[in-house]
Amino acid sequence: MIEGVDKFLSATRIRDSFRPVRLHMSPDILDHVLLQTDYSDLELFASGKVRDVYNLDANHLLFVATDRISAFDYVLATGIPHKGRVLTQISLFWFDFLKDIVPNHFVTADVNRYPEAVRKHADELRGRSMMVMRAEMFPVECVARGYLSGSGWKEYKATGSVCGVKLPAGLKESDQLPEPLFTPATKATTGHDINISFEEMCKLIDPEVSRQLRDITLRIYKKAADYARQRGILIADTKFEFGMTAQGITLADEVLTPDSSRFWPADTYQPGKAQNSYDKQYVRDYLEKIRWNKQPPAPALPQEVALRTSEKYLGAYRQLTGRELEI
Ligand code: Q0T
Repeated sequence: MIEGVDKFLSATRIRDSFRPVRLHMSPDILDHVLLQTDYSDLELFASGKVRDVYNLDANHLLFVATDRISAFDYVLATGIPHKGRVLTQISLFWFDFLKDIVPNHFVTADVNRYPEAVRKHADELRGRSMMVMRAEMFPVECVARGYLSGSGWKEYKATGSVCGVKLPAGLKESDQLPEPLFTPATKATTGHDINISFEEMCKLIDPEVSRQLRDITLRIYKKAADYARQRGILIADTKFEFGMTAQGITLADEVLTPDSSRFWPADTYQPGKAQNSYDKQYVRDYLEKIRWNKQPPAPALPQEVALRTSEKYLGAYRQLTGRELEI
């Protein structure tokens, strides 16, 4: 073990607001994480840092959340037990919670209802996958921000505005904004997001549709953030993606997961500095501690860091839904 890791772990343990590592975490659990899928009988539609997406038929895709984790822009060599299922189940929870405001692309997560060709992978897919409707995606990421963090904080410090919206002077890092902001972004070829103004968005998407996307984004962010706050989680910001289907404007992609949002524990929230990440803090602290140069190849994580991070994801599911993930 890398020198100092023991000390690092015992120092972080004290600050952990969750219950201790549960006994179902048998020592070989890290051997059972899913790091990649290769369903050669299916056609890959897209693959991201965490998710693999397959073409099912003309109207449907299969989203599979693996247990991969990224930090500082790279996928690490170690998977996080249960992470893929937590992400999928959190998205499903929010799709249901928000369905009265906007239709979504979810079709089924029941592997018995998947097309015959994928059912042979049922054991691997159960809990971590969903069949969705194919949509004509809008080329803009719809970001809602309730707090000043990340690129929003950088832009505010430099210009006093975020995505063309003038803000009051004197705000501190991580401060709650007077009102949640809609801050659209486009994906650069490098994979990094570029913040744009609402006016720039209207050059890419019809202005009336742009207004609708902005209104839906802010309504669903507010409803979700109010709910999560009551359950002890601050959703500092989040990214939604929408597409057009037979139902009209449709909420797609993953929704309000720790991978698409900044989740902060409410009980330690303290504006004036960067907040700890709800889910990835042990991972980041560990990577800083070993002084990884943030160039590939990304390192592996010690088992204990992976297990404690797994507990964070399970804790996020528990805290948001009030239920235990069935594992
Ligand atoms: C999409 C058609 O695939 C993506 O990320 C891979 C990890 C992002 N992406 C999704 C689509 C969707 C959705 N969601 C959909 N319902 N229909 N395309 C396009 N890119």
